[in-house]
Amino acid sequence: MGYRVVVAGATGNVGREMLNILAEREFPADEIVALASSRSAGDTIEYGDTGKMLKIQNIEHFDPTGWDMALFAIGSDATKIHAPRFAAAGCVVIDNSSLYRMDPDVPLIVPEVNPDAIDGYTARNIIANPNCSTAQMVVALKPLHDAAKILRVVVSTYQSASGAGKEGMDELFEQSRAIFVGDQVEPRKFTKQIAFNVIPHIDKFLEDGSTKEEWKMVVETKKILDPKIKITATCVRVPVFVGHSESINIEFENELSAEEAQNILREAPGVMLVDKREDGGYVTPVECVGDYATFISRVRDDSTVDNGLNLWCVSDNLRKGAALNAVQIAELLGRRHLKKG
Ligand code: 11C
Repeated sequence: MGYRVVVAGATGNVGREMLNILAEREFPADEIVALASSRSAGDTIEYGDTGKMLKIQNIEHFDPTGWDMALFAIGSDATKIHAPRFAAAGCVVIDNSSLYRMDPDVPLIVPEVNPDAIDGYTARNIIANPNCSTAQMVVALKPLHDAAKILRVVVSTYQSASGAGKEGMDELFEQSRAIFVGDQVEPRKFTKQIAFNVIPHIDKFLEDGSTKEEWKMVVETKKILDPKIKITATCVRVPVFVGHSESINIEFENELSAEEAQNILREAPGVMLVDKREDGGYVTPVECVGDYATFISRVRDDSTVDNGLNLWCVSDNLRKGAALNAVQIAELLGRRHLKKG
């Protein structure tokens, strides 16, 4: 006997990947239902590459009673309405929005990093999935923290347009084409031209001059990995369709050479080390699309501080940064708490 699984927001960038990854990993589901808003209700969507078509149902009218778990990718506003309803009906919500991430009664999980924290899910029947830029960074940091204790992290991100949804990807495509044919470029989703440009602004501005995306990287890393780590972030949107990149500078309490860090990362769960120190011997975002791994390259000593390292970290933001991590949480939940068969 398998699970009865809901994917809410099935027509969005992340929801589609949730269906793809559930199918790819042969998630033990007896039944899958795809939900979306009334706009898409009645349409069909394929369950991965299986040929099986799912008829999309309207989330407003869906009764979650008797369903085991729901993977939500519907944004914070809709989550606020539907997550409590699903959770109260006994359907565990694995939520990709930022709504519950910092709720002390909701575990924020990256299975390679803090799997034990999932045990707290019963307080609200909700489990939170982190922001994409946090997820890939903590996968890289965890094994290094275990080895030499991280004191401080300085991260700069290079985030793809897909982080802003399908509208963001469409805007990058349309602006690139418009510039080639000499048309006017009017920013819509982004605040400035994204094609052939970079924008040092993701999510809304906070009072201290940082952005909410930067704040999320700080507070989520502390919650998932270690509240004692000091972290500062600068988040930048770049004209890449899929795949977030990060330049990460790390200060450790104890000595850790670049070579030792490479050896640790080579064995670390969820990590693929590609670090040849030669032309092309590193990973770029276009190469990570469709992959599960968090790729690490350019590991090197930072001689300006005691026990410092630099590294480059790339991952598919729609996969490890969102849908894959959600499916891994579902698998963990099944293994530890909702055993079937
Ligand atoms: C971006 N990281 O690249 C964002 C998207 O809190 O889940 C995901 C936002 C979130 O724009």
